[in-house]
Amino acid sequence: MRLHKSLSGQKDDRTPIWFMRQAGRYLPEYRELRDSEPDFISYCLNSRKAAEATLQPIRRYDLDAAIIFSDILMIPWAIGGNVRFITGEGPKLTPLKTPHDIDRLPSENLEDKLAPVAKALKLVRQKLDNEKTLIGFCGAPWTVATYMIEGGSSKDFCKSRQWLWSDPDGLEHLINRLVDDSIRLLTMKALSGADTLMIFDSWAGAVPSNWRDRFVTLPMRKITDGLKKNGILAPIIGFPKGVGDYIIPYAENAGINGLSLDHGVDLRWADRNLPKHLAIQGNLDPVAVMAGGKEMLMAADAILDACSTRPHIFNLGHGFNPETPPEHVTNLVNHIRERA
Ligand code: 1CP
Repeated sequence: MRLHKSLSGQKDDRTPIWFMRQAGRYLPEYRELRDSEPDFISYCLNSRKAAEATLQPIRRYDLDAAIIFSDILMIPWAIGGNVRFITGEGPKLTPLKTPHDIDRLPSENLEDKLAPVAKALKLVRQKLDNEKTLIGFCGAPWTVATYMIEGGSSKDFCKSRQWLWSDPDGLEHLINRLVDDSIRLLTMKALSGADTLMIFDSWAGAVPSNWRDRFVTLPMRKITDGLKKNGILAPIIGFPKGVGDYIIPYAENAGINGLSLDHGVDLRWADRNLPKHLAIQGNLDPVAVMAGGKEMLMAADAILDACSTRPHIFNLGHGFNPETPPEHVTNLVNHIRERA
């Protein structure tokens, strides 16, 4: 598997490619399938449709990795966090009032409630070429906690940061529960056919810098250690979005095999400063693909040049925007493959 070669620290002759949000609203075949289910959660829990959505971008672009169609908010949903997805508004949850409210959301049935995701993984594995990677994922505890605290998406994460400053031990209690639930979910995903695991800390950049060891890296390390303790040896990719030069201590201490970088990071700087064996994933601005054309291809070249002597997985700095024309993605993939 090409991704495993990179994640084990080796440079491949051709850079493997996949994209964050490679399945989703920008694909007409996705929209058609999605419209056949009443809501997003029931779509994620329909194993056959989730498997199909996972495979759609692989068929279209022959990418090197599939990522299981699901969501980071399936843990809050499974523990009774009352998650709804409202088109045009994003996710809505009943907000926690205190960090200890998490104790009222028991997780004994986590594996049962999310069994359809395990089944979807098995269906994908049956149909996916053996050379292609299947990625299982979850959200990092801080990022998932922000949705539970704020009751949905947020611009400034004010309530989450208020909890962090006023009751760090309480926040740590909530984070530790999400660490345990994440280990269980990722263990189930690995045992169901995910050969690589990715942990999305999309809102790590909202954690004030002096708290990042405690609320970004430590929970991540607990998850990577917990997985190893469970006998899960799948390589792990971390995505601490928006933390700037904090990626250096994160890379050293989080227990990861691959580091996914957002488009704010200068890859030449990252290449100079990160351990040589560590696979970098990223980091094209998704809006460059929305725009398409010459600038997109030049930006892709700059990324490949910056990573020409280290293990690298081509990807975006964040997920595709729903307005991205699929033909721009085709042009991008062809360009990267022609360079090799
Ligand atoms: O209407 C729709 O079809 C819903 C749009 C959508 C999709 C396609 C949502 C709602 N989730 C997903 C799938 C999804 N989510 C995947 C699998 C698809 C793929 O990547 O190909 C993955 C890996 C995620 C992960 C996810 N969900 C993250 C982490 C990565 C990231 O993009 O930062 C986050 C933060 C979410 C939360 C989420 N899910 C959906 C929405 C609208 C949101 C809120 C985003 C926000 O707060 O800005």
